[in-house]
Amino acid sequence: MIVFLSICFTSAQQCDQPEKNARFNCHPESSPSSEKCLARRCCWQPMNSTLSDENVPSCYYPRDFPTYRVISSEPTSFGQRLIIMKPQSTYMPNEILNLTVDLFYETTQRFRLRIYDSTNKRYEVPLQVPVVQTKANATDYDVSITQMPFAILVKRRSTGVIIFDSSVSPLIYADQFIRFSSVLSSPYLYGLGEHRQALLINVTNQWKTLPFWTRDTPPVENNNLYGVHPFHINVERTNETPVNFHGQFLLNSNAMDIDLQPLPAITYLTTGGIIDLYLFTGPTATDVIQQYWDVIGKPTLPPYWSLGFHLCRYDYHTIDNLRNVIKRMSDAQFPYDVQWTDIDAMSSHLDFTYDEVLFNGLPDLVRSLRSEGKHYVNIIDPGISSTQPAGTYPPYDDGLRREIFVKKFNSSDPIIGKVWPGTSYEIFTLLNAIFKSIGWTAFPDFTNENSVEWWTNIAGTFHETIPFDGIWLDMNEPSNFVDGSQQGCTNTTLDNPPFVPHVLGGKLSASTVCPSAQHALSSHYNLHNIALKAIRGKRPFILSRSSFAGSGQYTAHWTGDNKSTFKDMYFSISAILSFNMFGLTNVGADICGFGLDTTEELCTRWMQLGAFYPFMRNHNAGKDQDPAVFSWTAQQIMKQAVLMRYSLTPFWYTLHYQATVSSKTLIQPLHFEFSDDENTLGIDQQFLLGRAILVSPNLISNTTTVNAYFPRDIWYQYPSGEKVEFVGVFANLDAPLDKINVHIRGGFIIPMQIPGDNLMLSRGNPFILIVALSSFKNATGNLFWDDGDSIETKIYNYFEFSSVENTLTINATVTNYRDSPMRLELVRIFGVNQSVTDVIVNGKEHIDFFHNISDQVLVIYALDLAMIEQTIQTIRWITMK
Ligand code: MIG
Repeated sequence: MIVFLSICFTSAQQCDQPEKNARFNCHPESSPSSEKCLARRCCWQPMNSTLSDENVPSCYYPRDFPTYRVISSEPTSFGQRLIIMKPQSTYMPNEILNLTVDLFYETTQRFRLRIYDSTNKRYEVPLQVPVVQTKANATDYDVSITQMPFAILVKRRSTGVIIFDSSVSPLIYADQFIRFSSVLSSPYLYGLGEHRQALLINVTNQWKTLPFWTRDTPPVENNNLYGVHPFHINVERTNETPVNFHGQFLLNSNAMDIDLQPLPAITYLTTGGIIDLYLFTGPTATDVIQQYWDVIGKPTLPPYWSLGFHLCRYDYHTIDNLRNVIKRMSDAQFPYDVQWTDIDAMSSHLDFTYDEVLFNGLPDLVRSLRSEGKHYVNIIDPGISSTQPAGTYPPYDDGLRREIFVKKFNSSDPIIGKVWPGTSYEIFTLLNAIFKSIGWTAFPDFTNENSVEWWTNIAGTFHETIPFDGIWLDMNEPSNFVDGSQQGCTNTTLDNPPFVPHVLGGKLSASTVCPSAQHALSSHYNLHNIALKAIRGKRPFILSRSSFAGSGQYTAHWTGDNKSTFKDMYFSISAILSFNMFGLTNVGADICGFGLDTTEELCTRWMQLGAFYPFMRNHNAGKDQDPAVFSWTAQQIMKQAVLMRYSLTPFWYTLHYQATVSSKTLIQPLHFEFSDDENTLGIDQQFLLGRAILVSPNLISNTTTVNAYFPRDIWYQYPSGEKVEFVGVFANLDAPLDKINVHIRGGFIIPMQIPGDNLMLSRGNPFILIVALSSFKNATGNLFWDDGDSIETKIYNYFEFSSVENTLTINATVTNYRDSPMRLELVRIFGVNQSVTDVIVNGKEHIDFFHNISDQVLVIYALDLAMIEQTIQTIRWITMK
């Protein structure tokens, strides 16, 4: 009866939807047709094909599409529990008709919505999130429920702005397909990674489908890439200031699409799991990020040395080549901290080996690097060769014995794919032409607790051969050179789900293992997006290509196989800004570009920009691009950039510390600091380090100026200290090849250090403070300092700096790390516009100062202050009235 009625009611009037932006796609799969659409009892009405209507769905839900209604509702300690039901299935197999909805009022700013099968337990993401049993007393959000059809509306209490409203389209909840929508507060969003896109997602006039499924592929717009982060920040645009922000995170690791449309609205279409949705009410973007990280975990503190310059290359090919590079870097007196090797240094591309012929002497080379204060990182791929003679390759034999490999569907045998291992380089190049690869491999299952011991053992054994300092995890999407496995995939619904998101390759097994493969915890179908679970050691340095929400607790990240183009350099900024929001703060892109050959101009510009990436690594597969291969002039420019970075590492390190303890990003968009200034909304060619340093790189070939924006505030050029005259406007700055524009914001004190050849050698060097005065002639800053390598950060020093009324105060609030001299040598104060007659340090006259009144820079030198000897020290300057 009900079925019959709904057929009748899918009538013109139910389909009458004059606003095209309010159509919600009822046939998200490719090639919809009127027949397929009507079979779903949806409305079919193609648009007249104009270009702007390209993505407007022809097939959309009628108003009365059958969906859930509330059956019962009861208050609980955490909020409210509803039972919702719908009387009939619609078009998806195995719809779940009885669902439980839990509304958690977790904190004043955090709301959690869980919708799950009332009777059967379903797969859920094994991420440890806070467990909240009691409802927050007061909330910044207001939640209301519509009974029939079931819908949830969330408003910001203070403004009434709608931040979530699911009434716009029907909820469908099937075993392998869940879809629901919400309106957005504005068409302006940040986040939703990993995708190559401008920083600001603007759907004012655009329909967009973003697929989420970890994938090994060079970053290209619209494709699913290496990581999965279904989190976004939505700007709430009203005519009032301040501008508010809220965040939304769908904790779901299944393959999914997120559709955006100009209504504006967002739709999640996932292939499984449950609805576990968080809303964060901010109200600032910084608050949203903090609230998000409270759920997914804060970033890890990296070892100090890893803040340096890293040099890598795919295919040094022989140890002689590697030695040459190291030698020419040293001949060029080019500072660097970390040398890497890639899979070509392995024996036949086998993990935990090195090529004893081509890389004969590698262990000694590593030891000698380390004796100079440098560090070494090597690569590990997840694929473990399964074709070595029994008894010759412990990682496989031992893994087999411990049964830690991902298994075939319904079998105890490992699923076998193809990756690099098992071939020597020469054979490989030959065979590559024919087979692409011949490396049959098994894949360790990191949801199997036995794999931790397996991994620790083999990594530990290898560490005895080569004392590596960090591990580079590549190919961990996991990547597979054959789709699915050696034997293809099954014909189960896991391998052939009823809905496939718009993933590259059109199927979930494309370039990875079969979704039906079995892990200890669940199927690969559910777990694919959860990258390698990392293990803890000594303050570890791990660099992972694949990532999921929460990976920042363990690993640094790089943005994969970019290319040597100016466009790729530009996109690196939005990627790095976005990953900072995702909690993978220690992130960088391959400097100078990974694929294609770089040019001297591009590489020079990119080294300058890369000196302001949290993670700075030059890595590629094209022709040599280490700084020492370029002209003397280019080398000097690059060196300047690296030295600028090295002098700023105390500031960087403090930013890292603040990320781990108070959930601050390392770098951020201008809009997050100046959100009331609409001009900053889409700026992604400039960025801020912390809150204080503005970087405006030149990203355009053959130009000597950069068009940069200065929000209304005080800005000083670095290093000169000259004040910027034009604020609140875009201005052309001089940006010849030898210059990267860096500005310091008034109100901040930046701790710096005299740089050395690497960060280990400079650890004892004197410190410098830059005091950039605000319009009120104030400034503040801080410094965290420890040994840089211990896992526990209990022994450290912490300083608070402040400058008020011509007095800089250094307050050593924690001083239990005593192994470092920590001497303050130099203070430069920007914005001193009255003549200085005297300088008084800790009450005594100090004659070593210099005041440049035209630049308004006061330099106080030869200070030699022991920073941890006294709790409070002061530096005062007396000006002529
Ligand atoms: O199939 O290890 O993104 O950085 O140099 C390519 C070789 C495998 C991809 C990584 C890249 C690395 C390369 N790897």
